[in-house]
Amino acid sequence: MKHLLITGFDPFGGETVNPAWEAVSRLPDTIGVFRLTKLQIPTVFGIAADTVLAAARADAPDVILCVGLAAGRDAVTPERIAINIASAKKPDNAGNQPQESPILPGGPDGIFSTVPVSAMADAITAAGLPGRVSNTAGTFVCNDTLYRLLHHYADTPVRVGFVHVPQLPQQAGDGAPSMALGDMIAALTAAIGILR
Ligand code: PCA
Repeated sequence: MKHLLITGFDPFGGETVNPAWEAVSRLPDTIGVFRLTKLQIPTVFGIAADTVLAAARADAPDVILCVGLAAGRDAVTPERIAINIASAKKPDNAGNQPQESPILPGGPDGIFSTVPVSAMADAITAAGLPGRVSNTAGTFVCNDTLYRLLHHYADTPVRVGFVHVPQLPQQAGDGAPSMALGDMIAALTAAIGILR
């Protein structure tokens, strides 16, 4: 089987759960052609990507897929691109709050994801769940992690992707969009199911 390293971030911003890790940790151990290694990573600029890279060195994955929370989203959203900027409205879990800083000085402005984001979004909608390609992963730790991993694995066979999930119903305030944990798990399973 091929190997998928899939990560979910720890809770951040005063929350007690991160639906990304709640969903990732409950995925089956095999999906399609992949066996899964699941890893929780810290919501800390730079350290999150370093944690993924350390795990990848230990057990060479074919594909790395990181999953994070994007409050306010109403769909499970594969990210098309990471951009070379870190700018945080709130501190990360280590108190870092970069403002308008390049992630890697001199690096490319943007790096496209190397997984098939449209096909993943289509697989989610085909499963009857809300899925859509996103064209921005923000400027916080999720974008930082995707950018660093895409940069590291550029011109290698290792493919790197990122999926943002909505808040859980119990996290979302009045009228804010949310998704049940079971639906997130089903959406991620559908998206992974089309990877080869
Ligand atoms: N979401 C944040 C960081 C960790 C997470 O789950 C983000 O979108 O940057």
